[in-house]
Amino acid sequence: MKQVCRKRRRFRDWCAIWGSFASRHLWSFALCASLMAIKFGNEHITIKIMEQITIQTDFAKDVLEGLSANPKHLSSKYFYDDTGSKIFQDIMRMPEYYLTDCELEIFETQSDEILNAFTEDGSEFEIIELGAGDGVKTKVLLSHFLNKNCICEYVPIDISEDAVSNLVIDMELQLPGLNIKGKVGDYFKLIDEINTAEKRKKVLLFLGSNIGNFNELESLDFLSKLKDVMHPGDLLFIGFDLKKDPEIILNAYNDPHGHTAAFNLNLLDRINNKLNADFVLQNFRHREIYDPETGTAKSELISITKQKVEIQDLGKAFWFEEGEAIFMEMSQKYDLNMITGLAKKSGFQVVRNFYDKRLYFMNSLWKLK
Ligand code: AVI
Repeated sequence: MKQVCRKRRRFRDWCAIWGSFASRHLWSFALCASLMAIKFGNEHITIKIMEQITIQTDFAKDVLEGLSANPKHLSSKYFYDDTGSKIFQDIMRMPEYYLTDCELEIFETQSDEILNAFTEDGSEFEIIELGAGDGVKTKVLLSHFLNKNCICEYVPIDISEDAVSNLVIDMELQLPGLNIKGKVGDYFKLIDEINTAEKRKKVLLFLGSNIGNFNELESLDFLSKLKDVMHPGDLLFIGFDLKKDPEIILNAYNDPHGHTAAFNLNLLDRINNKLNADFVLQNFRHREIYDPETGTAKSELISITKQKVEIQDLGKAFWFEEGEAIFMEMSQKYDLNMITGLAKKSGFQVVRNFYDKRLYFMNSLWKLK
């Protein structure tokens, strides 16, 4: 009986989303796409518009699922719109956010060893960076590689078109000898395309402890998908934030500048703008918790009052109790055993680990098992 009710509720939710969303946007998008495709005979335009529709409906679906769940949650993958990406740059510049400095220190002080580990015999290779962002840290590595006359091509991939074009412009200005080819879109699809076009060895970079924003299942899924697009001899270079004094970790996220709070609240603002909602941002506060046992840091937004939020495009209202939390993001911290275990479980083998001098952070180089 309970299951039938749940199914009915789900069905009703779906009707609400699709009914409201389709009537508002889908048909005009689809019509526009078809007209343009007919006018220009260009399939690409239709595909691009359809991609936008998919992104928007995925967003609506995830928000509905997350806010209907108990406890409520939203996905941090939606933090990175234009404003969110700018706030993240502010976060990376804060002294409390040690992760950036640690990884930068590794690249500045151990670039010779890293280059030797990437290409033992000095042969050509391709560096593919997943989620390249502003590429500030990678620039340090690439500049060193160029000075060492290494022959490599740099392929930054990001879902943000702006991020990639800015990065390419900046890199071309600052590293004029660099062979760079930016790509926008889905990591796995793009790596597959590169595999077909190029037979060179690939070194995939996944820096900045981005892996820490996945839970264990998501990490394993992501790594096994990467494994599937890698060939024997290819390498994977991943950034891991390490377990350490809990106070240092909490300071990095409970920052006194309020950037992390703004980063989280920006997602509520995005829901307001994209889905016609009425979140009052001042009615929520940011809280960070860290469990030293598991190494999991969690970001939450706490409702400071009992309140109702309406999301028009979902055709639904959500109630929040005073003190109720929305789980926003996890930032996993690791120890060596966890990293070796993750490599093993996902079909990789650790080649070499690079630490900063305080042992706060590690870049781990993996090959296929
Ligand atoms: C992108 N990622 C590794 C950051 C982290 O530390 O989890 C995102 C972040 N969230 C709050 N501050 C930074």
